[in-house]
Amino acid sequence: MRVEKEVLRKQIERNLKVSFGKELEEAKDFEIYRALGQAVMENIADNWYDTGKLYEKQKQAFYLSAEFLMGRALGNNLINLGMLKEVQELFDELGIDYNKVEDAEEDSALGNGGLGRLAACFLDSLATLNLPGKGYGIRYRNGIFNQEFRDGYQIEKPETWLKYGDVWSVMRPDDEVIVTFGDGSVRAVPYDMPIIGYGTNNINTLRLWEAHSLVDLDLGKFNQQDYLHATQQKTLAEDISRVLYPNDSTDEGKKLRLKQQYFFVSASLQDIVKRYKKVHGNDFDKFAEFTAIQLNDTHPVIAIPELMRIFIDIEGISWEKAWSIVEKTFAYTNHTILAEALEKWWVGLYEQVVPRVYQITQGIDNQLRELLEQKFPGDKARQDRMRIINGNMIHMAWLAIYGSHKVNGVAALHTEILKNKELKDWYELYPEKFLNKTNGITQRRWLLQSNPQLASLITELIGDAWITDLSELKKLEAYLDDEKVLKRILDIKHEKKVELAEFLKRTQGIEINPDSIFDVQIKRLHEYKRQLLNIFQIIGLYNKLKLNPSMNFTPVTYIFGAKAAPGYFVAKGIIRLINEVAQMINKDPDVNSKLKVVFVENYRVSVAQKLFPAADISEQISTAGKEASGTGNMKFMLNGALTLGTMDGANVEIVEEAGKENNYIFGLTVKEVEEMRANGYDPHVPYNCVEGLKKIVDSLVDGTFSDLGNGVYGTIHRSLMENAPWHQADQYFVLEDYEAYRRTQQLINKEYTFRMDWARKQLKNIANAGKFSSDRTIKEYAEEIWNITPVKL
Ligand code: Z2T
Repeated sequence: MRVEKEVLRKQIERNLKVSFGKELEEAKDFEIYRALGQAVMENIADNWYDTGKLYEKQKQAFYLSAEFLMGRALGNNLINLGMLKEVQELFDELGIDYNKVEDAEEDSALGNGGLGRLAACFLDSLATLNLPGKGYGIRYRNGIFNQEFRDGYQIEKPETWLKYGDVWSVMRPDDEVIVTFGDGSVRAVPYDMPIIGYGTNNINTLRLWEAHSLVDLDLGKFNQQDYLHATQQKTLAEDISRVLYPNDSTDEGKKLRLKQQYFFVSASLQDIVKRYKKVHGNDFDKFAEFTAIQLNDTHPVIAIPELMRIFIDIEGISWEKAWSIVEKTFAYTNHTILAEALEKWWVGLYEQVVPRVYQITQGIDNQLRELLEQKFPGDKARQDRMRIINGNMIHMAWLAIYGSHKVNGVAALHTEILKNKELKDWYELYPEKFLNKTNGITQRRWLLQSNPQLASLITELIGDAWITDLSELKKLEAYLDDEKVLKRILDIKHEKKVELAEFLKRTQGIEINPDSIFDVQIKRLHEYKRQLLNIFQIIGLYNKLKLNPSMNFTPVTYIFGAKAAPGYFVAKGIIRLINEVAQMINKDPDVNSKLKVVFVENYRVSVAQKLFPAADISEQISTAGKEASGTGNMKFMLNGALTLGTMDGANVEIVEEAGKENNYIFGLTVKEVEEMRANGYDPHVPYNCVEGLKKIVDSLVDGTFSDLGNGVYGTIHRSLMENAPWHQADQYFVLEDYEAYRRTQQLINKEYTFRMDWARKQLKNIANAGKFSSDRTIKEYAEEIWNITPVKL
């Protein structure tokens, strides 16, 4: 988009005057950020409107997701519009620090982790590929909590991104709808965010719903000075979109959560049906020809009975016809096989919250029961396993599979595990429904924006086509033996490490050495992701360095970033342990010139953009079979970090592309994990036999470290060493994989010193990251699931 610098300056000045009553010279960074954002919104308004009109006549894909982890919008929008250079030049002329203005924007953090960030990358790809697609979600007033450390423990503080409103959202009052629950109705008010494609005029939309009360105030109560109850109904309604549930992989089964799900699903479907009718009238025969709806995990799966309700109760369509449309419309993505994450609702709760939808869900369950008796006559056990309503619980994944025409996993290995284990019964019933869609990431945010230095080098070498076709990176292989290029890759990595070191000094007062190896593990805190294995290895290293300070050793900085679900006791204990080990090591002059440990506080998208480019080592060490895909692993790869990982999730495909010899793979495979489980794994074997391991494990309970009395270290110790009714000892094989992990760390420590060989491995990884663009993923969804085609403005 071409906007003259002079015009832009006038727009910013005008907006500052209108919104804040200030001249440019007086304006604060936040105010300039807002004025610039407003100018962007003015400049895209026509294209945004025209794109909406253009898509109305097309088949559209609607991505229903309880989470969208967008991060900051300003830099991304300016880049995608091709305006960043002009803005930076203008700000230079005006003496404004562009980076400070960018920093004034709060992250839009309406998600927990990978699932929500995937949704955000998908939106970027849809727009860039000119695909008619739209996101639907919830406009949480409070996104994922802000994390603070007190005594090494995580404290959660409310996140308040909407404190001063949001410049990127436009309220659309005319599209307000009413959502009705068993105990009353609320207003769903839509706010639209523009999703600006890269190098195209198309501007897609993310529509987020806010819950409001039908009545604002009970004047009677107010007049009786009962102020609390005068606004009670308003508060209760607004509670629905108040806060994001901070659980990434456990299902809480809470009433408010079900209300959130039904709220945004019902509003979105009413919106979708209204738009369909505007073009096609009451002829619903073509509904599925013009509508594809993707269910991002089970969170929006109540959409299946809700669309049935709309068709039957409101549009007067027969059950049979309604069901055949529904089946053709929906597709479902599974993001985990962790049993504790699979959503089930107690029928009593579900019936209370959505009584009519419950009746329809019963109807669907009955219909399935008949089908199962017909397909598997007499196989009572199988029929029971597959019932949607079973033992007073409603199994949302079964409802999703039954009501969808396609079901996908998020990495090749994950999809195979779904087909052969977790969803085996369903795969046998519907083999044609199942397919894999390996996740991806957008190179616009995760390379072009986060690492402009590396992006420029790549463009200089192979041109800029990679920005919209990441497979172009393969051309970089021509430079594998070009020492000048390899040297520049090393220099850029060093520069990004210096930038990160400055950031950490400024924000956390910690000094780290940019010449040390930056070994980074950033992801949600979970036992299966095995941050514990990482910190155990660090403790072992510390013990060894203490005994032998002159040991041949390349300095390493271990960097962690992770939020724990607030109710996840063990995860919070692991955070405290890492912080405690960090403190011990960082203040110990015997080791702290060689070893440092940093736990980055409040890890989030904007901080991730500084961490991925600065990493030498990407820690991807989940127990094989547990990580559905991972997407951070792809961001590291694209920025030239080498993977230290297990054969799990998308790691398998990463090393398939870049070569095992250019990464560091260790540990049990899925098959070996299964065999050990079958043969009875006893962690006492590694505990007693692996050198140094006993001392590490014991340090949890022998007074070396202190949990300050809440007993969490004892709990962690028991989870490793003792069987319990609810889990096997060391169910994530931390002790079993320890030795292989330690040896691999040792190998890295040696090989890092061969700088040219290392740089070549980096380049091998970068050159083969093409597969992991979300553009590739979205093209596959578009062609194989949604049946939508590009239409360019
Ligand atoms: C989540 O981020 C993921 C799975 C979930 O299962 C929930 C959340 Cl919030 C219900 C992650 C997976 O753990 C990760 O492996 C995957 O890469 C990501 O979703 C996107 O598919």
